Amino acid sequence: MSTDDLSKYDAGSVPNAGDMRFGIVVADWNQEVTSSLLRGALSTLKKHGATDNNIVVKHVPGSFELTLGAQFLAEYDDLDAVICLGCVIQGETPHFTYICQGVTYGITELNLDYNIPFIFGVLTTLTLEQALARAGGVHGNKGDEAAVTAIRMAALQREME
Ligand code: DLZ
Repeated sequence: MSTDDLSKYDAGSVPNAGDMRFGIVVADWNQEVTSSLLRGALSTLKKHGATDNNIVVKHVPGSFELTLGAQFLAEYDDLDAVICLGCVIQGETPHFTYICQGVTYGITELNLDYNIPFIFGVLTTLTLEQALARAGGVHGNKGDEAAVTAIRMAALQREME
């Protein structure tokens, strides 16, 4: 993966996802951005063989709710990985910091508590422009990066079993 372009990766290093099942939880705050992240994640999963009936998408109100939404998915479905997609943009108050800390900590905890990967596909930016640049703009799409990470981590887990 590249920091200049989140959509740039060595496709040959990504395992086939044809027999993998994915959950995607997407926050509706900054929906213009998160809908692009979702499009990117879906198209990248499918590019590597995942099928529509093996991808479950659920929406939550904001990034703070991503942790619990992801836990619901892991509890109620048999998934190989859960991708969390959100976008937190800095405002005038410290709210940004608390949401970022909450979701980062929450997703980290899920990774350690469940035996499947939970992928951090959350943009944390200072401006909407920076977010759009990373949601299908000049810096690629973090949704693509999250999907590739999900496939690679699910494959790693299978390798270890
Ligand atoms: C309240 C809030 C604010 C100010 N900003 C964002 C944001 O930039 N991105 C985001 O995903 N969510 C934001 N939220 C909503 C919180 O994530 C959460 O939904 C509410 O605080 C209710 O728990």
